[in-house]
Amino acid sequence: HKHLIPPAVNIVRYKTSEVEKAQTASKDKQQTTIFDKIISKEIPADIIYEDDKCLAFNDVNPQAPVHFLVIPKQRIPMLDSVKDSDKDIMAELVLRAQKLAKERLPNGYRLVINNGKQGCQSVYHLHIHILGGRQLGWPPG
Ligand code: TR5
Repeated sequence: HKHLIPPAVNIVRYKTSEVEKAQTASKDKQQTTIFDKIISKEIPADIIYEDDKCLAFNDVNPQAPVHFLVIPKQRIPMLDSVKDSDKDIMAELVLRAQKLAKERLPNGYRLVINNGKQGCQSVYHLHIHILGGRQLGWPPG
């Protein structure tokens, strides 16, 4: 009877669990994260771009037809941790996101960085979300 559950129920349940994940996740608990294992190829991911400084891969729980993440290979836990000395890598990440998004999403897209609990961050390895492929709403939830 699985197919009889209306899709909206699943969406609501998913959103709740993402918020729950963010509530229990913390910078201190996550010395290394799942993203370190994706970088080291211990765990497979759908990688769409890689160089010596950054990695981009499709989000395993896409919130839009196109939803991928761009992350630095060096471990920066969150936007709050970014220092003046990280200027180059931050510029790299944003420009990489732009290049990958422009190719895939000529009609527009959105970059998101969730920071901390109320920002709904669940993985404490800095990442830029790139979302698009449908009309996005505003404000976000
Ligand atoms: O909530 P924040 O901003 O911290 O975003 C974390 C994102 O990582 C979410 O959108 C998750 O869906 C995504 N995520 C989590 C895992 C994962 C992933 N994307 C790709 N591959 C993943 N693997 C293999 N494992 C995860 N736990």
